[in-house]
Amino acid sequence: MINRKYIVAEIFFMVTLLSLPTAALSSNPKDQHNIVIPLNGWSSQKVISRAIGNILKKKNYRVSYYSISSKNQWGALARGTVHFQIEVWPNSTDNQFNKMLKLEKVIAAGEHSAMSIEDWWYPDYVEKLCPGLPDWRALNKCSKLFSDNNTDRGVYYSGPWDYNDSDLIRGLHLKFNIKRLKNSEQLWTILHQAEKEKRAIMMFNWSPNWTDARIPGNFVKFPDYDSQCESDISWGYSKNFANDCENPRNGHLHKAVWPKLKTNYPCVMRLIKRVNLTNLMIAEAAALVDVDKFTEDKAANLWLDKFSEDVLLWSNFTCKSWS
Ligand code: TMO
Repeated sequence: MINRKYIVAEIFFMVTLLSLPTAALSSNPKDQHNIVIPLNGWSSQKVISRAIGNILKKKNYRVSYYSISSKNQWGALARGTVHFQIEVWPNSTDNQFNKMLKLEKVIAAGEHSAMSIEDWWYPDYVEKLCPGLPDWRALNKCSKLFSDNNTDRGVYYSGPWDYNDSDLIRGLHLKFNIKRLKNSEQLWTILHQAEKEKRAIMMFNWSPNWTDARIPGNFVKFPDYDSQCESDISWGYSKNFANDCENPRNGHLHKAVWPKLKTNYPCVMRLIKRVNLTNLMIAEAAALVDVDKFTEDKAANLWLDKFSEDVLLWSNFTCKSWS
């Protein structure tokens, strides 16, 4: 015969088990999930992502970070492995971004005031070594100056981002090879070395970035951008290659979110929509790490202090699940 006390204990135990998740749920629903924020391979994105993460932590969300390249992040955003991308750059990701938007695999959450340029770049002193710059036609006249092995083929340093530079090089018959570095830190190392010796250097760079305020320089002026340049190989200087023009200039930076963010985390969605980054905010975020050498986390807090008025405007609103 089964002991009655045993049954009572058993039922009590089961009820406790069953009620556990409910208890956790009602004490703080946000504890059920992390907000996961992707970290890409350059400093401003990492610092600002951590700053937004800190705002959310103050609102009692659990926040974690996930290192993933801007190229690989789209599937993760579609699945909700990561929840939003605060710094979508028009050129590096625009094609994927637009495709994902059309398929409704990610949702746009508005654009920033900040406007971007991403292209071939050099510090100012290079113009003295290679007169004719920033016009791209000067490049071949001085390609030897940019060589790292005394040939007449110059080196163009870039990072892990694809801007169709091999098409550009072939289309415009540039005597340059691409050297791809692993991340932005390696680009800055090469830049500092060249700058110290006032040696010619040609590299990928972008604006807004820390260089805006710290190392005067210029972007090479390639043939004007035209959307046809990307799609029509016969358009432009080369009849055989697409992408024989500059990257689009002065595009706005965007925000992208996981399609379910709006229903699952409506207050987070509202916050992301309200965040509006300026060129200065992005340049400063980069400078705090790349120039001032703060850790990303420390930089995120300094950045929040520096732009506290804007941060307050973005985050100070009433929302049902803010606690
Ligand atoms: C996307 N990036 C800032 C590296 O040009």
